[in-house]
Amino acid sequence: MTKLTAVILFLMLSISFAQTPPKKKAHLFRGKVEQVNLSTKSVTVNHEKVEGWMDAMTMAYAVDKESILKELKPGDQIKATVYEDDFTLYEIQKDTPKK
Ligand SMILES: [Cu+2]
Repeated sequence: MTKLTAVILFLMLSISFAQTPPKKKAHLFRGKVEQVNLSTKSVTVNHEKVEGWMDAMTMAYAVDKESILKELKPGDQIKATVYEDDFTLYEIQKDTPKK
């Protein structure tokens, strides 16, 4: 191995190690509130498929702000932002039901 080859190899290795893992992907989340769980500060939502992450299902999610729990009730249509592998709903907003 020439010195130059070694240097190039070293540079290539450093570049591949320097790459930071990709940031968690944000997804649009839509669904219908099934239950508001004040004791666990979570909300059970029958949600639509989250493209690229999760199929449609009913499950409980944590919320970014506890105060939103008082504004939600079963039957509410909501949209929010979710980040991959983080079961928390961010910036929940009331949504209009799909026609
Ligand atoms: Cu889910």
